[in-house]
Amino acid sequence: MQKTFAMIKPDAVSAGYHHNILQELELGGFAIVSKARVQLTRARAAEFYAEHKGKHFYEKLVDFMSSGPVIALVLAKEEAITGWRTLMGPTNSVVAKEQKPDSLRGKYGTDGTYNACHGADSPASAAREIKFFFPRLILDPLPDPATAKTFIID
Ligand code: IDP
Repeated sequence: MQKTFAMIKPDAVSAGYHHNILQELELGGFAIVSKARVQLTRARAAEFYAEHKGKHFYEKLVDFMSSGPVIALVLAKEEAITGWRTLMGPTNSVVAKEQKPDSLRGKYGTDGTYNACHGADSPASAAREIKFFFPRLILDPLPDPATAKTFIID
């Protein structure tokens, strides 16, 4: 079983779509290992998305991600990382509505920024993001973000 990090973003939580998303992910065969409702400060949101610093959408993204509570999740399934990204659909919800209307971003997102959910894109990202939200969660083997490229989280 692979683990991944997923998040239900503030737009979906404030609209009440987290109930639908949590139901859909369990129907999709994902097990919830950890779940937490978290209010990110602007500084924590900026840190989480530091790889995008300097891009035109960064400040708006940080404002959005600190605008209300998120639901942080550790999910487990075979091929969880790619499976979760497939369930989410394309990054831009306008594109998702056209190309993957049944995806989570197609159904619950709005546009390029307000897109309902997040998912780690690699084992290294999953390790870093799980540690970011759940620092005391013990996974076996314990992933180390500095060397996570050499780990498969399972
Ligand atoms: P991902 O969430 O599908 O992995 P990333 O490229 O890592 O996509 O972008 C992180 C987040 O930044 C997106 O989910 C979205 O909320 C926002 N974002 C990405 N690209 C744009 C853009 O071109 N305009 C506005 N917001 C963007």
